[in-house]
Amino acid sequence: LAYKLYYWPGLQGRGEFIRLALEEAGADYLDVARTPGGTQAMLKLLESHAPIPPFAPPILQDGDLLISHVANILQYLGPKLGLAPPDEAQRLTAHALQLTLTDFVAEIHDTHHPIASSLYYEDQKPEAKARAADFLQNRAPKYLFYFERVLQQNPHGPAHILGKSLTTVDLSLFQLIEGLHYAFPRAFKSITPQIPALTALHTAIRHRPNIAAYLKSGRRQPFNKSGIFRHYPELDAG
Ligand SMILES: N[C@@H](CCC(=O)N[C@@H](CS)C(=O)NCC(=O)O)C(=O)O
Repeated sequence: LAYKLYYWPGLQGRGEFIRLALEEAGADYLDVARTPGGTQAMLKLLESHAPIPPFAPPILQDGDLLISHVANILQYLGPKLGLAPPDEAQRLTAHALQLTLTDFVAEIHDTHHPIASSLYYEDQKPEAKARAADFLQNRAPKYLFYFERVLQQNPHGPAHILGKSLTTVDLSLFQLIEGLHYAFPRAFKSITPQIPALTALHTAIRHRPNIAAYLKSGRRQPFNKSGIFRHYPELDAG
């Protein structure tokens, strides 16, 4: 039976972290909100009474199971897709890394929505400029240098963030680098020489056969000004 992914149509958003894992594994899945009537089905799910409805997409349905939150979904999918470390201790570490990524993604979102998610970017531009400046100066380097250090410290080599083989965390790091490069091209250019292991990981994942095929396909939606990673030149480093 196919997995069902529920996520807002028209943007990569947080759904993309799930799509990349499913695509790498060649899993059978339906991107429900991109099918006719799919968005309605997703809204119905969010408004349902039982089982406990998720607060927000992305949501994964596997038979009777309904799972929300990117990190939670990937913790569930990882072992099923062959994208999780073999033992419990490492799986907990993978989940911790994914939750750190979740925090990073929230801060990336807040660069264009520092005051209110319910307002447009255009209604909070001065605050966004101040927030993005601090993000690029302090927060992005702090997160990126952390992931770089963890990669470099992997006793099995820096090809993967933990253990000997590919995990969902590696795939999420690919999306992170891809998105930051799109959103903040100037700032990212100056930080790239300082994150060689992350840069190599990004390139290696881009060339994995299933990922390369996915990126070329119509299933990969382009970055745009509705997603988490948005390119507003005025927010990029000067
Ligand atoms: N922690 C959640 C965040 C989920 C989330 O913020 N979803 C967004 C779309 S990317 C949403 O629809 N939020 C609705 C809201 O916050 O009101 C995750 O990692 O999946």
